[in-house]
Amino acid sequence: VSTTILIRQGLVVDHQQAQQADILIKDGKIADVAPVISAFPADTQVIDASGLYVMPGGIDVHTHFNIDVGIARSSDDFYTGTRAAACGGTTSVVDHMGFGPKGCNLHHQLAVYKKYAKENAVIDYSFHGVIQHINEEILSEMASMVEEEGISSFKLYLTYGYKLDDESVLRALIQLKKVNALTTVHPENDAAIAMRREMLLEQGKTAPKYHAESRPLECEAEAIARMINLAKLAGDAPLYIVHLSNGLGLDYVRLARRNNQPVWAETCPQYLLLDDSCYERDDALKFILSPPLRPQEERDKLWQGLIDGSIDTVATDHCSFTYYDQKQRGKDNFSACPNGMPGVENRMPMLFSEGVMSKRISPSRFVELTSYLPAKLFGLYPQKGCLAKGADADLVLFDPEQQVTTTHDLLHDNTDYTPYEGMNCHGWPIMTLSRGRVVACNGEFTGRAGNGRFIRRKPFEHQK
Ligand code: DUC
Ligand code: ZN
Ligand code: ZN
Ligand code: ZN
Repeated sequence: VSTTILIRQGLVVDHQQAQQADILIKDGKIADVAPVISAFPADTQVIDASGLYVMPGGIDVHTHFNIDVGIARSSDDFYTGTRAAACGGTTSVVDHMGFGPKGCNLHHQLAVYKKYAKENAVIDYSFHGVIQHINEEILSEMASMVEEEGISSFKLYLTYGYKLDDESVLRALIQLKKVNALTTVHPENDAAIAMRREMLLEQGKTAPKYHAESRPLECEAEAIARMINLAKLAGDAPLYIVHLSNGLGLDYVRLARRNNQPVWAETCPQYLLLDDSCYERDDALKFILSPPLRPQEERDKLWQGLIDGSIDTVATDHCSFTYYDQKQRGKDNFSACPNGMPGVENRMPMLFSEGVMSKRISPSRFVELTSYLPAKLFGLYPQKGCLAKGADADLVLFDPEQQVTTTHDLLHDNTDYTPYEGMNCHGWPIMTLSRGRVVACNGEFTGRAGNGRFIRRKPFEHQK
């Protein structure tokens, strides 16, 4: 089998520029990028990429594969989840570990997740640490997680079963800054949500559509503002807001950045492309996730954030439950529905179509949002997130002329629906390479379980 591949005359896009070029791949790495490469071994596999965009493979820094949320286990594991990712042009994921048994420490949960992924992942992967409580043991583990395990970001939740109080949040922020890790947060005001949920249920408002009313955008925006201030009080600890869904929260992020505070924000395709009108549908259960889908005007505000640079990354929060089975738990009581939706295979094509082809963002900005900044912020750069000599040959080839209507049967996950059913994509990923191997080609999965490797990430480095 040839281990040399030449990708010829594509439009090669990185976070700064787009230019026609050849890319030579040897032994899983990028060996050369040049306007024309004419010296290569005779058994080289040559791929004609004229008319195609050739970009760094997507990095999805927000997935929940094989997660146990108490009432259900998500329907995608590390095999079906990464298979779908690969077919959608994504070549690395940083998964959010779920909570472990009560009292469990950071190393325990990392070992559990490494086991989940090892024989299953088809593309490279890492995990965010999960802080489910704070004590001396957890605080002292943080340094070795970063230095020895290569886990340089940690997630904390302000709602759900293991929400942290303000003191725990402060202690986590201070220690994580000290050990060169990035704190990421699910910001929602738990008390406000609990009050509203009880009130709705008491009034008999139990239908799926009331999910959104139980956690309006102020619940999220309040928690974002609080986290920004706590991070300031922790000595300017670096902070990353996950799944930003609304304009008020975005304004708090903008204000912090204007004051030079190290704060970054992620949004997700569902908040850019869908809105709360989905809760009026008969199949509203499909759209129960947290934060919920917002009123339509919020979508435009988020697009503005992508355009003006105040949002840094687009990730999916892929957390799939089957509609015909698992989601039905919520049919008579929205609060009993497992939260989350699939999307790992749709992120790259939907953002390419609605962002690049619709001319809202440039091809380079697309790369920045889906690969370069995720790699920079989460310690994967320059092994990932670029097409420079020596980088892993993780690439996606997009055909800008292909028009595809999204349907679930085109996808490669283990769910039974897509929230994007019927939506048109202008432009489509036709080939994905993971460390120089073709893992997806023209809608066919061609990779193998177990080929994905655990990536040891670098410590967090502050960048402006
Ligand atoms: N929200 C979801 O909808 N699912 C997974 C976790 C989360 O925060
Ligand atoms: Zn979350
Ligand atoms: Zn999540
Ligand atoms: Zn066209």
